[in-house]
Amino acid sequence: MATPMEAWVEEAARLTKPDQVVFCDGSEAENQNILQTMLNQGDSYQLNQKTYPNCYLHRSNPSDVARTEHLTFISTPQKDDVGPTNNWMDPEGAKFKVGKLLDGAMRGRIMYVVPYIMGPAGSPISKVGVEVTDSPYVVASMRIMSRMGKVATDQLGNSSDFVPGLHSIGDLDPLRRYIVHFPQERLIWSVGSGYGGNALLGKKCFALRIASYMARQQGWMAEHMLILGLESPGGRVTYMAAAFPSACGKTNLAMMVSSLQDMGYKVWTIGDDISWMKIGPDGYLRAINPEAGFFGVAPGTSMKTNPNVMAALHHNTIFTNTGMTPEFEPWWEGIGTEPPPGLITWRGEKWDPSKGVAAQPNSRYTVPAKQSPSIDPRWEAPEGVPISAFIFGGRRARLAPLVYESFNWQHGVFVGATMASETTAAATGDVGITRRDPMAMLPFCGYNMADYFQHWLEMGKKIPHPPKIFHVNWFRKGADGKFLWPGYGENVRVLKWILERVEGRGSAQETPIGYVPTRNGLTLEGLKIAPEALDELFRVDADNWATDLADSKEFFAKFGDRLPAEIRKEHEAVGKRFQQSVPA
Ligand code: OXD
Ligand code: MN
Repeated sequence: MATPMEAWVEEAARLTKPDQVVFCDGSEAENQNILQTMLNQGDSYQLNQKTYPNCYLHRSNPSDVARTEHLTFISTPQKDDVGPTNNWMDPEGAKFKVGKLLDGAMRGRIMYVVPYIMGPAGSPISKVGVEVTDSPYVVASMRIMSRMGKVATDQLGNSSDFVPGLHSIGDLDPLRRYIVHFPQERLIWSVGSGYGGNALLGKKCFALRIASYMARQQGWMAEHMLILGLESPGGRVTYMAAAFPSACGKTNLAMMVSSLQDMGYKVWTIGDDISWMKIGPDGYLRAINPEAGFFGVAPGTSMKTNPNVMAALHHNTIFTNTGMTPEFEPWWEGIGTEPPPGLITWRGEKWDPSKGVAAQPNSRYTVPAKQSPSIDPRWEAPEGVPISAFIFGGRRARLAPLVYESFNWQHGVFVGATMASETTAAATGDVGITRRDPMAMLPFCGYNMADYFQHWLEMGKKIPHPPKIFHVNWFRKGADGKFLWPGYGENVRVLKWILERVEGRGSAQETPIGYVPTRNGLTLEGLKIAPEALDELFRVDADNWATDLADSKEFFAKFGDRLPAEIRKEHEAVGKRFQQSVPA
């Protein structure tokens, strides 16, 4: 008798009509075959095997280089269940419309069946997915990003407890591109894109959108968070999970080389993008990284910004849409070397500086996480690591101080719910457009965000030892438009203060928005920073906060009565605290 997985694969094959169905076992021999198929398709290159052994460059269709939020849908019977921040389709309509695009989409192609585990094999927090796809690039990437093949089939056995994902690149026409999630069925359909976030269905589609829905039902958390461990003198490691909107340096923070290494502070990496967390028997929130690789943005990555990932990506890495040197090495803007003569662009053309960049701005590396020198020895611990602090952040040129601590869990949830990032005009330092992005989950929450806030509030009541909640802002600017904080490895000074607060030490002063470090609260030894810059970094400006409160009020109004009363209360409370703190 067919297993539930085989039965579903048969159903998918009946719809998409491939010439051949190949079940992947995850072996090295199979991988070499897949890579060869990728090369034969003409859109991929083997890189310099001396300097980049087992590395490849893939070029995607120029119309298909990023996640497409406007083509991403959550499909539930009631529109209100997805809320005002998600695109909605009714399940029957979605099945009909997208089903027509999938009908026969794999004719003349191979359907690869990719069983995979999100999370370490055998972990009680891990979950199995099965993706069928007609893209060998997706198979090769899933092999890096998840535990794929026999290990997953073995874990699944005859069980029907897996998340099926049907993916076809279709004809790559953006007009026929849909990424649809059916959270009630735990099903994903994606057609018309070969790009990572749209096509590697284990990542954003399963590990965030479907998993966030499951997590609410089952009392756990699936978050868009990096996980890092901060080692302190004596060797103890304290774990923190942090959420930032895309393009705020999550990967760099997770893999940071600490500037306080000589003092005994070192950062270890568990994950750079997603965190699944369950309450452990010890009463702590236990986190795993469901992924096995890093799918990071290449431009701007260098020995200065992320030496750990630079060390990792010289072998077994797939690059997507970067430039390529005549020596068949990858190259991108901000890599730290001059563009070499003969550079080839991500489109495969000779580079001409007058025609723009060589690497697509969203070009990526896909690299096994275990290759990072910073990988934590416990990164695959089946029970997960205990989380002591949550850190929220965003780009705020004028508003948020370098770091502050919320008063309690409920206030911390409010801090996460009001998260936002600004686009700034770099030259002038003018404040740009503010995009509200609660908990960095706006594009990734698989249900109504008002219910998501409620879920956060309820989790706080259930966790015996809840993490303390902080907010950071590496991006505050001075009047001259320049960043006030050096960032990168110096961010460990902020993590050190967070650790001290978790341990009940660390000096802070109360402000209307939370606890901010006192002047001597932050370790500044060895750092050249002007006292005025520090004042500005920690300034809490009542007018700026009044403007931001008005903006978040407007955002929350979208949710109507569904918004938890606690959020409204916390919003009012900040305003009141400002009124009380202003001298008469
Ligand atoms: C990502 C994103 O690619 O958040 O991780 O956009
Ligand atoms: Mn992300």
